[in-house]
Amino acid sequence: MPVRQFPHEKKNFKAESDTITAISTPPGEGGIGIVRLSGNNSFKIADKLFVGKTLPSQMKSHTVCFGKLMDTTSNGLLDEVLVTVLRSPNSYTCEDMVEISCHGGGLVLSKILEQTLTCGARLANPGEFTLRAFLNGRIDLAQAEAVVDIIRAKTDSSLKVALQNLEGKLSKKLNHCRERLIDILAEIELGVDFIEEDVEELDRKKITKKITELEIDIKNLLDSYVEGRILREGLNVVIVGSPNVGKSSLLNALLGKDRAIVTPIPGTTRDTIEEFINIRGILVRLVDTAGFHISKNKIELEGIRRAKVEIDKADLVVWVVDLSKKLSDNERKLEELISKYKYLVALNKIDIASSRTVKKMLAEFKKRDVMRISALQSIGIKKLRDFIISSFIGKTKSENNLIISNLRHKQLLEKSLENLRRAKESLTRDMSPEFVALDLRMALDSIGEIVGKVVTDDILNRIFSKFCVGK
Ligand SMILES: Nc1nc2c(ncn2[C@@H]2O[C@H](COP(=O)(O)OP(=O)(O)OP(=O)(O)O)[C@@H](O)[C@H]2O)c(=O)[nH]1
Ligand SMILES: [Mg+2]
Repeated sequence: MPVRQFPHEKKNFKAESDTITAISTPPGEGGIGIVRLSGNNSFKIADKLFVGKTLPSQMKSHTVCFGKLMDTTSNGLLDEVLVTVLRSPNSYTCEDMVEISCHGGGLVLSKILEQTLTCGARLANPGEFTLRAFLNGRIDLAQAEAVVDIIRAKTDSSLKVALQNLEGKLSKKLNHCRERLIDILAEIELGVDFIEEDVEELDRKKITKKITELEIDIKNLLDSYVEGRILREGLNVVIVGSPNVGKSSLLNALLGKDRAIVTPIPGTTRDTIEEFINIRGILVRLVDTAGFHISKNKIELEGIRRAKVEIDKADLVVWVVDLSKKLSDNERKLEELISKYKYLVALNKIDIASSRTVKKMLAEFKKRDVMRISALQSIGIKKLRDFIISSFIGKTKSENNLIISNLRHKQLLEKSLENLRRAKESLTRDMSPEFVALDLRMALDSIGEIVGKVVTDDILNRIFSKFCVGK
């Protein structure tokens, strides 16, 4: 029995057929610049502007021709260019496309763009080339989103996750989940049909088992989100502690340069200091903060307020403790404050601490994650760096180490899990198969929304508004 049609099946959305144009290279001067055309009239428009050995409309797909680009009004030369022709369906958008590579100057590019507009093209909206690739079925929505991630990638690891998504590995997994759900739905709907004839009862146990298997797979994917988000956006680490314990020294040691002022005077750092480092391909945002203590001084109070704001945003709090001093009441208060966050204790100044004090401190922090370091002499810093990364990365259990890194995907997977849970509940409560099917269909819709099997204008607007014009 076929599964019913859904209200927003993608086939209701079609790419517009008009021809769009945009400058696809970034603003500013460059070696080359590219103006792109996509749509039915791309070749006709290019023919009007280009003078070369062959007219673009006569060129073979995926070939390049050198020639002159002319101003149609004055008949004057605009630039010497290379024209690339890509014929439908073998192009980025699946439509006929022309790419005009000219010299990379702002004025030349805008004049060529103007000419394509004069000859009948329309200025493309942000991401419209990619939107067309999606609507024409070359890529799905998760792949389209990966395009933005590739453009924005700042580290090897974020690029790797984005490429994995562009290749369609995530989509394949999600489509497989959908197929499994459709099979379960078919089984249930068969049961619904037979119910009146009293022929076959629904095998509730078997169906529950299948749903549970699906839940595990989706849960594993969901669990990869923290790692995915960190790979994509980086890790937020904030360094906190009492005055003079060596926070700024630790920031400098981690950075490998003298960024923050270090002095023996408590209260040296008043504001938060932000720096970025790359640890094993992961972008890490490090924040040094003002020493935490009770104060009436307005500047210090503001510094401490800012430190609290940073703690709230942190993935990891590094609490620096001075091994040469006893733990103060202030420090116990600070631990109370950070205890709801993920934190690690960095016992600093190991170079001047006696082994007795070290032992005592280790006993004090028995159940916490503890590292012994000397920020001044760079002892234990490499270990600390490794620890920071390995607390977050490499923990994914999903099949083929698939990682989700997009908040939209995470929220939709959570929604689908919730509906699977409801379906199981309806099964155990012996509720009518229609109820079970309803929940399963909602779970199916949520997964479908990730890959774009189910879409609305709103979803598309939200996704493609993040693109730049020309992509
Ligand atoms: N012996 C030793 N001294 C250190 C170490 N780390 C920091 N210090 C010294 O401790 C003092 C304070 O260091 P800072 O890095 O400014 O400490 P801070 O926590 O940033 O201090 P505030 O900004 O005032 O809160 C300086 O004299 C540093 O040289 C260490 O590992 N060993
Ligand atoms: Mg400091």
